[in-house]
Amino acid sequence: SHYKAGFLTALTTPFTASGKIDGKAVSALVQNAKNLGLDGLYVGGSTGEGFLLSPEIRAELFESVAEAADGSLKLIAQVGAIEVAHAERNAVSAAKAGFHEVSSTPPIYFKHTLAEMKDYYRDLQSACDLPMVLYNIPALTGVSLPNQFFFDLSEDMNISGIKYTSTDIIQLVGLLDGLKDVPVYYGVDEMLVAGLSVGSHGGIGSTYNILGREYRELAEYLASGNLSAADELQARANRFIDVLVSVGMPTALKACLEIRGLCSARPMRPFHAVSKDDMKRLEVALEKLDQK
Ligand code: NGF
Repeated sequence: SHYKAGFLTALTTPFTASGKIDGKAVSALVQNAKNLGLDGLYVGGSTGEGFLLSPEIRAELFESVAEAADGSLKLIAQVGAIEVAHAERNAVSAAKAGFHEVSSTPPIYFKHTLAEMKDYYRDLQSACDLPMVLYNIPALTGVSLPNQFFFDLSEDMNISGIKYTSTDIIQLVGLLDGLKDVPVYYGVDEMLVAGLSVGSHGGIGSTYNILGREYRELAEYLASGNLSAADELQARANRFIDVLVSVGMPTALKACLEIRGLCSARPMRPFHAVSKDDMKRLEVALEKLDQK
């Protein structure tokens, strides 16, 4: 396929009323990803509320996901945390649970030098000995990694991918041009057509939990040169995503998954669960999707 990296859903983290990992809901969400024909799961990222999860709860999450996936999906764990030692513990937990790759945002809050961020990734890889997916998501981290950073690290580390979640397509073109053999996952669901058109090798996103089949179809249309069919699917997806973004991510997605019967909408503090009014808006948006 044109898209050697594949299409992965960013997984929601489902909680029980007492704030534990809801194992039954994990199974349902993983099964849902399989049913949508997706290639794998990106666990503990923004969609998974990763930065709000302690190392203990992340370890539980990774175990639960790996068990439910049962060897049939590519598993990538986002392990970034405010405390570096926690990120490293998370990476070890992912490896123990049987994840195939780890991923991390760069260290956040302080403005670190590129040299510090390189050491961060090198130490993280040494801790777990798994291939690393670098993660550029400037809208949430406030850190925009330059292309030279990706090129340098892929020379001296085992980099298995880059998750590129930015609307800067000019930078993406340069990234794809300069990389040797490292696949790029495009991460802005609203711009998947753009990301794939310039040569990204796959995609990872939150709304794949709902629209995974449509995104795969969109990619196939692009690969076969049917641009207008791809554009139509993108527009349909974006009418839905607009509602989710206006309600607020990632809780709006979690609420949609509750409506679909897959997990509880209950988020981790300090997120609030979506209001009843917003729940109704999401129900309508989901119904419209089903009408085609
Ligand atoms: O949530 C964000 C914030 N981006 C996600 C995704 O790239 C990151 C994207 O799917 C992610 O899911 C993760 O780390 O777990 C958006 O939710 C989507 O495009 C709707 O705006 O940028």
